[in-house]
Amino acid sequence: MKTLQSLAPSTFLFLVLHATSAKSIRPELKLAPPLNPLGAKMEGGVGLQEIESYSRFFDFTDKDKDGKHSKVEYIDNGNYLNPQSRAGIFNASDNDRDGFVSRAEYILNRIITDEAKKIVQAMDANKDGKVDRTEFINQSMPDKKLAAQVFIDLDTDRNGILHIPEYLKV
Ligand SMILES: [Ca+2]
Ligand SMILES: [Ca+2]
Ligand SMILES: [Ca+2]
Repeated sequence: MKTLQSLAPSTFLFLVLHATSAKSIRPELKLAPPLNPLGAKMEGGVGLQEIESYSRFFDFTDKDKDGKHSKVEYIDNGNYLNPQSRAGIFNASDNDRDGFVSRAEYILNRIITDEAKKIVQAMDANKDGKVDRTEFINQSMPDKKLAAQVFIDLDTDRNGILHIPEYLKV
């Protein structure tokens, strides 16, 4: 009985510490833009004009006018960058993995990609097209310790530089 009594306060303290640390981490994680595409869409203030121009680009590539891009239409007959980049963009856009990119999928990917580009450019302090560890920790979030942890998670090949898909570097 005596042990239970002395144990209880420390268990309580542990729970309180756990809860407070979880609370302080959560809002900052929300700030990490790539994890929240919908939030990025809202913040970026994508205008109707931009959506209309994405939609026109979509129509231009949709040669058979069936409302979706096939791999032939987008990758084989496209002219943006190179076939390898186009394949990467196509696969990243095809959210439901049906082998086609619908208008909605296309527009959503354009919005996310443009947002990501802005984020990368904002973090790339020395403008060399790469985000290294120091840049990420200084620019990404107020909690430097958390930023360092997130960087380690994102830097999957451990070369100290974040991998940014080719098509975001333009
Ligand atoms: Ca089509
Ligand atoms: Ca699709
Ligand atoms: Ca840089």
